[in-house]
Amino acid sequence: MKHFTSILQLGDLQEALAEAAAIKADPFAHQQLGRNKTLLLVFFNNSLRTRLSTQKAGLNLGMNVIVLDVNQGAWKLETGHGVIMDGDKSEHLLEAIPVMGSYCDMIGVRSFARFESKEDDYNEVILNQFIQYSGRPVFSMEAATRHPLQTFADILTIEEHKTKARPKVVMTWAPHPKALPQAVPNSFIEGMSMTDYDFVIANPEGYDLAPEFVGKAWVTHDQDEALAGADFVYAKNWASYEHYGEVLSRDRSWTVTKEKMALTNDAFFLHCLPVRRNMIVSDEVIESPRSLVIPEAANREYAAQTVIKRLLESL
Ligand code: AN0
Ligand code: CP
Repeated sequence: MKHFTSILQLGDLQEALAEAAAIKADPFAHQQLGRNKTLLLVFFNNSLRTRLSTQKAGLNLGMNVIVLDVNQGAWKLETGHGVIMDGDKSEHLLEAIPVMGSYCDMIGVRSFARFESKEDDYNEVILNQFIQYSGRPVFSMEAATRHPLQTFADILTIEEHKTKARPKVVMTWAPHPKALPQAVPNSFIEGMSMTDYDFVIANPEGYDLAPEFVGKAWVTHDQDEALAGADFVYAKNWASYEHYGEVLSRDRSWTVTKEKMALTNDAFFLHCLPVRRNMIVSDEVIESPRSLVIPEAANREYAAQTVIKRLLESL
């Protein structure tokens, strides 16, 4: 694996899950692999889980890890080409990227959708420039359209908790005050396409995701219908794709409550975090024994470690 930007690049999912499970059982088994190798993690956006779990994954593999918060302490970066830089941006991404590449052996990048241009976001302009100009293997720590390390951890968590071969998994939109990216739901759909789970997406009208991600997945605008008999409920907010980046609804009848969970087959609750309580999910549901949000976040470490290990192996 040269770069990692989509969960599909894992190839055989069962093999990847087995590799992640082995790493989880013995996280320090490959300490020599990363010796004297430097991992650089570049954040254009905030993070708690990705920042800590990916650092930890690199350390488990014996790597040296450097973290750069682009918006805190570095020079303000221009990203547009041909711009006359007479404003507040001191440096261009086209110099910054190869410079970053010269100090490391591998780069993780977090660069969310900016919602300024659907085309730029869906072409992954920032992530692709890192791939093109850094000279290093690059992996996504959530880019504009996908969050594959999250999806990998999500599937790992479902596999650890499922009690039937083909569980019903519902990904439901839930309300949030701000416009959030589509990366997590897009990526989750890609991940579900690698499984044979019974998968359904529930979202209000106006919130259908990009057709290239939805593909043949079952989509309903009726949340209750989707939740009936569910084994796993995966909640997430996203801004409209059609009315790109807009918040069309804050309808709290879509919040995942105890009453909603009563429609399911005593489902487990999943969310990537950070989560807004009593907008996305009620206190009772997230605090219930069926909530998997903490083990799900813990699995981010092993998902990242599996991916970094594979990238190290193909250096
Ligand atoms: C981000 C998102 O929705 O993509 C990160 C989630 C992992 N969430 C927020 O910005 C709240
Ligand atoms: N789930 C996730 O990626 O969380 P952070 O934004 O805190 O990294």
